[in-house]
Amino acid sequence: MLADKDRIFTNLYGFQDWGLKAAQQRGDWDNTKDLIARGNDSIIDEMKASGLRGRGGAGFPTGMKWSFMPKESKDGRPSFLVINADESEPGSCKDREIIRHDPHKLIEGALIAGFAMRARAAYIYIRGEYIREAEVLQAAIEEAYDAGLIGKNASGSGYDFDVFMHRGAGAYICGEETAMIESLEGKKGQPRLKPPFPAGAGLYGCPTTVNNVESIAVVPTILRRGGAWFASFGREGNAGTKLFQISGHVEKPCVVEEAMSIPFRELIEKHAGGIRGGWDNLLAVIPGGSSVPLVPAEQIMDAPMDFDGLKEVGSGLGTAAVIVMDKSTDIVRAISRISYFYKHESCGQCTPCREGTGWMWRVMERLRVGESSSREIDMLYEVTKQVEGHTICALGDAAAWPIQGLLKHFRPELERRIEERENAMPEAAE
Ligand code: L3W
Ligand code: SF4
Repeated sequence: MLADKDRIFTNLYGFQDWGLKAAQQRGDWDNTKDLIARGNDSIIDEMKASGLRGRGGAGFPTGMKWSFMPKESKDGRPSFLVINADESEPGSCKDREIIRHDPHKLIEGALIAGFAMRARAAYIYIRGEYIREAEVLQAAIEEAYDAGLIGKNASGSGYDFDVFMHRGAGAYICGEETAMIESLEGKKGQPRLKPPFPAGAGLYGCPTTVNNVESIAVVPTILRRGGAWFASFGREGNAGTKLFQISGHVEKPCVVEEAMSIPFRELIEKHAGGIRGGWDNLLAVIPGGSSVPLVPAEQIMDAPMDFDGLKEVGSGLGTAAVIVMDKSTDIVRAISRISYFYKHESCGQCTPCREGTGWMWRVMERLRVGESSSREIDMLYEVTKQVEGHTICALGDAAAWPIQGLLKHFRPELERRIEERENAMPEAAE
């Protein structure tokens, strides 16, 4: 179990004040000027050495992403950092806790990351429903300006850096980085085709890096304690500490910082008080937010909770939103509800996603009550394959994968429902 001295988020539960004075007592904004004085490339090298991979779901190496940003401005164009606080993935609630209780870690991280990638300003795009969090964040930004920590000659470093907060309006798709950029520009939040990646042409056509809140908030601590310290947790390719969000049928749902690669059973036993009704009552787990496939109980028990460990069991770490389902769960209904979510949130730009998400949800609803046939199960699988990989953004994949997981692991349950309905209503089978 991660020792208290190794926790980055020391005020995760809000036992102390979020304000500047208390944050400084916890070590935030301590000689930030000296961290910046190390220089852009040295900071990026330290981030590469830490092994930090993006905490928003895709796991792209953070230091490498920053190194894609141009070293010289072309035609006087500024560069920007965009921080993704549009936390909307079902099951995810970690960025909310950071903003509520430790906003200064995020703002200090924004300054250091922004400096490293030579950005002129950071835009923090916060989910519209996070009303209280937006209030806290705005107040913390103002505190930082008033104390001279950001703005002109930020923290006395000689570097000018602004931080702006922007509130979203309730669309999940605005969490996709290019839709977020469109939305920031005042347009309808619809994903752009990539390439070009934002590092080449992002906000207002300028070089931009989009990073998740957690990825940025851990930066000051990594620099103070060293990349090697961060890399000492987890395992190769899966380094660091991570916020896990445990919900569903556990005794004590929680958000907790743990070392990456902790086995699933240990994570749940130590922090969530075990499975409701005991381990024999576990049915399945969605380990990384609704966009990744479910894993049946017997396959997840010993799985290391990291990118590679969960890939090996056919799923993914995603945002590390661990949704636990016990045997009282109607698993078909649960996945059907997730399908509805993606149908509702599709931006409608590409046909396989716009049409496919609705089609998949309607079939899922019929399968839920057994009003279907075995042939239709195969057809549903074929449709998921037509959607997966054939859309502009990852929402299409995210809609297909949970259904593929259900078909792979719970097909007998779907067939049982069809058979049961046929037996009860023989005329329906004809
Ligand atoms: C320059 C290249 N940049 C890649 C950058 C790219 C992006 C990052 C990762 O989706 C996933 C999604 C959700 N030159 C580059 C390059 N990049 N190649 O690297 O890119 P990508 O496309 O792999 O991922 P993404 O589009 O950022 C994120 C999944 O996360 N997810 C849910 C997330 C939900 C939230 C939330 O609620 N806040 O984050 C969970 O699994 O499905 O697959 O920056 O530009 N050659
Ligand atoms: Fe929009 Fe779906 Fe296409 Fe993404 S995959 S761009 S959400 S229609």
